[in-house]
Amino acid sequence: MIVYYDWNTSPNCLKTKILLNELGIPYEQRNVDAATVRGPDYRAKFPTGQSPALEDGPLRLAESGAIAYHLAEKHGALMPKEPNRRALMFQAMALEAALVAPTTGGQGLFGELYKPEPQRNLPRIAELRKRAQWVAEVLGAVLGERTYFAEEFSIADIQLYAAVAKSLEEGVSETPPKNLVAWHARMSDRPSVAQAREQYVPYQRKK
Ligand SMILES: N[C@@H](CCC(=O)N[C@@H](CS)C(=O)NCC(=O)O)C(=O)O
Repeated sequence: MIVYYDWNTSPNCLKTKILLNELGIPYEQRNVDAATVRGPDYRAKFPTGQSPALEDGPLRLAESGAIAYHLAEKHGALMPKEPNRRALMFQAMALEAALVAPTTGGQGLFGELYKPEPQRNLPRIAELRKRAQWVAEVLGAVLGERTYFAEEFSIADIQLYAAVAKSLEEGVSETPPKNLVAWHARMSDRPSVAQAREQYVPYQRKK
C-alpha cells in the first residue's frame, strides 16, 4: 500500500490530498511536521527534506507534481488522452512550477509574509505582490473560456489550486480575473477539495 507523508499545514500537501481523494485509492498516511522533514531519517528517504512525499513499493517520491504524474498515470485517471488537451495540462503543470510556486510559495510571497514582522523584506513583498497580480492575469488568460485548464478536469487543476486559492482568499491580487475566481469556486465545490481542506490547517502569519 502507498505510504503518504502529510504535513497538515502544507499547501503542497493539500494538492496531494486532493489528488488522493479524487483517485479514491487506499493509502496509509503518516503525519509529519517541521522536525520530521528536517530530520536525518526523513532526509535519507527524501533528500529534499520536503513534504508531500510518497512510498509506493520500492519507489520513494517527493515533489507534488511528480507525485501527481505518477499516480495519475498509474491509475489511468486525471490526465486527458486527447493530445491538445494533454498539452494544455502539461502547460498548466509547467506554469505552476515555473511561475506560480516561485512567486507565491514558500520561497516567494507567502514565505516572506510568514516571517516574523521584523525580518520581512518589505520592498521584496511589494515586488512579489505585483508579480502575483501579473501571474493571476496570465492564469486567467491561459484558462480563457474553459471550465478547467485542460478543458476537462485534470491534475493541472489540482496542482494550481492550492496557491491560487491561497492568493485569492488572502486578497493578494486586487483585481483577480473573473474567470479565475469562478474556477476557484468551481474547484472549491468539488467534494475531493472540500474534504482535503477539512484536514488542512493553513500557516498563520507571525506578528
Ligand atoms: N516543490 C515542492 C515544494 C514542497 C515544499 O516546499 N514543501 C514544504 C511544505 S509546504 C516543506 O516541506 N518544507 C520543508 C521545511 O519547511 O523544512 C512540491 O511541489 O512538493
